[in-house]
Amino acid sequence: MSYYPLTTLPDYYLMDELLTEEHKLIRQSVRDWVESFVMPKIDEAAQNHTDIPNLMKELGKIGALGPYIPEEYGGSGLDQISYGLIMQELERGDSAIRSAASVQSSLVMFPINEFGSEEQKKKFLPHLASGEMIGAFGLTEPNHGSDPSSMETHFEDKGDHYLLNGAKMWITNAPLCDIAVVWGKNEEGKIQGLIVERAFEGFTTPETHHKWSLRASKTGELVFNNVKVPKENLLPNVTGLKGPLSCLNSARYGISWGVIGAAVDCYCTALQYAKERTQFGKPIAGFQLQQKKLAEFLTEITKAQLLCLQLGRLKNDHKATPAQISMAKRNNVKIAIDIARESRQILGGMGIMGEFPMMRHAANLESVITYEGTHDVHLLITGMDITGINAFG
Ligand code: TGC
Ligand code: FAD
Repeated sequence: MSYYPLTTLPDYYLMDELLTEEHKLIRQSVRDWVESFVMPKIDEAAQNHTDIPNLMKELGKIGALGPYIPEEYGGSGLDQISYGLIMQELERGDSAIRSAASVQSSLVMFPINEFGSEEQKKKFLPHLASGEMIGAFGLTEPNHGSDPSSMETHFEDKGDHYLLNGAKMWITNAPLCDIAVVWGKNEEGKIQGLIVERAFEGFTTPETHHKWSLRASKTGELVFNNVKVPKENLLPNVTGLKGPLSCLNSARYGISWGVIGAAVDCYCTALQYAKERTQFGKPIAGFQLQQKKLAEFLTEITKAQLLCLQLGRLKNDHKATPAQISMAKRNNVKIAIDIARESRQILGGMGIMGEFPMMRHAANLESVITYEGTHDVHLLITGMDITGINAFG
């Protein structure tokens, strides 16, 4: 059996009728790019734990970096549903590809666009949009993951510059980055964002090796040892945890769409395999146990699609709440990881092989269910929204 081509998308509830022609064109162009640029290389990259060469510049060429950033800064000025559809198609290829695009778009370009000075926007955004410059986002630290407000990274005002010390851990694209948006505490203990550039002395980015997940993506640390950051690199327009958390709202929204792509890739592959593979004299798709799995996959994919589309509409109207985004991130990642694991079983022994995508997606989704707020943290956000009682501390 050949690898399932990305030609179709299950659309059981005719959701395409709710999309514009522009949405469908954008989705198709990203799908075509994933088919031609990502699919021939992704298994080897993941098996060898290497990134795909020129990935960011290619993502820039197809407009996947900062799609909703205004055109005057190099973005495409698209709506939130377009952003979601792009993420969905990228993650159909691999979560590492969507991760690269979502960090650059939501965690680096978004804060510079929302909280940056005009000079910062002009200096960084066009290069980030084209992929000539790679960005990273530093919030998590070795001792502070789910609880970023306790971060230790800090900076002092030294008159003509800030002096930055501390370390960030688990940072996507750290070893490759040209700049990093780093969240640290000022002398009053308030969280602010700094743009740290690769050339700054005392800034290093050691790679994290031996991952079993997101193997086609580089992860590393951001280490700041008396780094002198020019004052013009402070993001001037936000103070407090709401700065980084606003970026996470955008990235978590993109993940909610993205993981549908991974689930769809697994579902489509399993469906095709089940129709072609014969045991006991008939296709395994003819057995009730396998039909139950396939029917449940499609049900969950359809529910996830509907959740995302309405969330996208709310986001377009600036009505989406952080708790609504948490619900979608939590639900959709969980259904995707369940579909990846269960669909692998439909392929029997073949399901463990690299020519099929399930093991790769399942392993990737182990990171996705943890980053951008763990599955448990998002449940507690929903719980707090419902009850008004904070169960974190
Ligand atoms: P809390 O006291 O609730 O809030 C502090 C301030 O922040 C405001 N706020 C938000 N603002 C915007 N968006 C949100 N989602 C917000 N949530 C809270 C809040 O209103 C308050 O504002 P103010 O003005 O009153 O000061 O904060 P807390 O310390 O109790 O923490 C809340 C909690 C646990 C929900 C939050 O810290 C959290 O989400 N933790 C999870 C951490 C996380 O998601 N880290 C992600 C790191 S980045 C990453 O994983 C990238 S992976 C990239 C990839 O490869 O794709
Ligand atoms: P912890 O916070 O130590 O949590 C451990 C466990 O305890 C989890 O199950 C959690 O749900 C649970 N827990 C914690 N608090 C509570 C509570 N109050 N109640 C109940 N249970 C609780 N971060 C960045 O800043 N930038 C990046 O680019 C980035 N990329 C990443 C890439 C990868 C591949 C990975 C794996 C992570 C990345 N992260 C990044 C970090 C990610 O956001 C954190 O791993 C995540 O927020 C969880 O933090 P932690 O790993 O320290 O786990």
